[in-house]
Amino acid sequence: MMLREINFDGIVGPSHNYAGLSLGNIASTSNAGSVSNPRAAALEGIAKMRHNLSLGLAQGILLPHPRPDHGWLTQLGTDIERASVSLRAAACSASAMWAANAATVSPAADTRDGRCHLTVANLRTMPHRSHEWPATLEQLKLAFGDQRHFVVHDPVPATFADEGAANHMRIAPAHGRPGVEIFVHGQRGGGFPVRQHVEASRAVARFHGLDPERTLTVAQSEEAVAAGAFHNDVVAVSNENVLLAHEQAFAERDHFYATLQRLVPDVQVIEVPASEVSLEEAISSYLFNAQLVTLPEEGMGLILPGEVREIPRVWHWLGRLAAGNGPIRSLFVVDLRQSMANGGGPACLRLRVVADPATVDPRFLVDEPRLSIISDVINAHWPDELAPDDLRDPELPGRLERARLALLERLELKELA
Ligand code: SUG
Repeated sequence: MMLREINFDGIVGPSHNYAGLSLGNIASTSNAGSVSNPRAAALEGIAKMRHNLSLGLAQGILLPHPRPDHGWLTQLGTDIERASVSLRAAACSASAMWAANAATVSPAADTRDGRCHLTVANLRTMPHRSHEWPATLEQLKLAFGDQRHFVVHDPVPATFADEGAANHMRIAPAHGRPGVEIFVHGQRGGGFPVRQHVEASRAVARFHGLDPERTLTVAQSEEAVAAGAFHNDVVAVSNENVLLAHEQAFAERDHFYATLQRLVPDVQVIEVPASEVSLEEAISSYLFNAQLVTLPEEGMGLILPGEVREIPRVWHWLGRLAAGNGPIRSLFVVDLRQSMANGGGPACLRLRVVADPATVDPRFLVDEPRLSIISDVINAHWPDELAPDDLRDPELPGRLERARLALLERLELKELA
């Protein structure tokens, strides 16, 4: 077994648009009504994957979902022609691109049966995301269908909201060794909804057969949610024995860090003080929504969105971090403007799975030639622009469906059609 961390990125679907559907996600609400560029959005995602491949990282994909979601509209007693503006937008959302919300993943080293467990997220807080899980589940069951190595679980009942890996972190001495899994939930969010329910986190931990002694549930601070940290991955990120977090990310931070220190004595907590980077600066730059990765050569690197350069205090802090003696030595900046305008940075776009690539369905893995195939399809079929009114265009559904079908055909994944 050659275990590796594989990042599965959601390919941005052809219906990517700015309908302002996510209350509590400041980018989404403040860009409501803007014109989107689905083709540019998807190509930015491909460029990030190319970049990460060039660093020697393993890369996978998850596919866009069928949009509009006719089945969901039928369940609501309507269809795309007759649906209200908000239901039509929810049925057309490309939000499945944010693969960090697809599922929670526990590597084999942490689970009772020694297999990698994945639980698809129910995403029930936001209507436009609540209908993602069946199409996600279908893909996870294909990609991770080898039951000697993987177990794919149905979602937690919708009574308890679950947003997947965006609220889950793991601290471990090294890949392949048992880690401590940290489930982060919301309690209060000021005027904003909290997305993750603690009971959903506990259920996922039970499904995965985690050791209760090495499983922590931690609450987000109310200030963080109220400032726009609708998911924990907007204010914290972990990799191996490193936790990088904003000072105000967690409700009971001292107790959390002390417990972590006891369980993983060589944990390194890198905290960004509020006096140096405010919550508002962290959220508008998405500094913490970086991919924190172990580089094959040496040390760790952060894959950051271009917006971190726009806030001098953030860029300055990062510069000092990389110049210091800590584990994070390299900064890589990628342009994800289109996804960022809906509140999704580098980490939102990927689902981390520790697995031997040979045990994953190869159609969900990519190298340079496969990325070229995908970008050819995007160039040929993804709309250049979408304005909110375009969602009413009777020609649009057919165009979106043909675009997705063209991609599935080229990737030999027509069973998802
Ligand atoms: O759920 N945005 C997503 C962004 C998800 C980011 N993911 C992580 N933090 N892991 C959300 O709020 C906006 C869609 C719209 O407004 O049309 C949206 O759904």
